[in-house]
Amino acid sequence: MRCYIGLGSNLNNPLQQLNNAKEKIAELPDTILQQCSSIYQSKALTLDNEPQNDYLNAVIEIETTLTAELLLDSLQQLESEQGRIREKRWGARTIDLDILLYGNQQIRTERLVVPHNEIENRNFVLLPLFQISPELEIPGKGFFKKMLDNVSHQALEKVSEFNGKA
Ligand code: A4P
Ligand code: MG
Repeated sequence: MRCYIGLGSNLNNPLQQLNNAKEKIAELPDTILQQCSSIYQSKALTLDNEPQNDYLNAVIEIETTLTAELLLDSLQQLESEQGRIREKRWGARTIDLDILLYGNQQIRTERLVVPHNEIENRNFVLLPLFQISPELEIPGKGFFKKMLDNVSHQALEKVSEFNGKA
């Protein structure tokens, strides 16, 4: 299954957090890392007015035979290995690993909503996704191009590439 994972960090050396998570995802069983976007910086989207550091975000593409649930388990395990502490929803974090797309499946269970609920509202997700897979279709969400236009006012700056090869 072709899958896209969104990576985000705004604590404890975000660049290193993203690189480390990418390496760990590449080592997951039954999984091959296919592509990596560039790394982008943006202001934190928050649910309150508490200041937060800027985020670094990126998207990677993998090919995996793990089920969506098993992939989520593995990603949550990596999040805790990288010291993720859940304090509040949309709070600052060392690493956040979201399943953006799982093939062209639409999944809605207690633990998992795919495509990710916020995908169409976030330039820091759509732009890196577009960078690596411009032809992609997002099931149930309409046209990629239109979605991008709707969020293109959200400031996003390319700051780096991942270390090593995709
Ligand atoms: N969950 C459901 N669907 C998924 C999915 N597709 N992928 C469940 C991963 N997890 C999924 O997530 C809460 C629960 O969502 C999980 O237990 C899982 O079963 P969480 O990571 O514990 O909490 P969270 O991340 O704070 O909540 P949420 O709603 O997932 O937030 P988001 O959407 O991850 O947004 N600003 C910038 N600039 N960049 C960012 O990356 N990220 C967030 C968090 C807020 N502001 C940001 C950024
Ligand atoms: Mg999350």
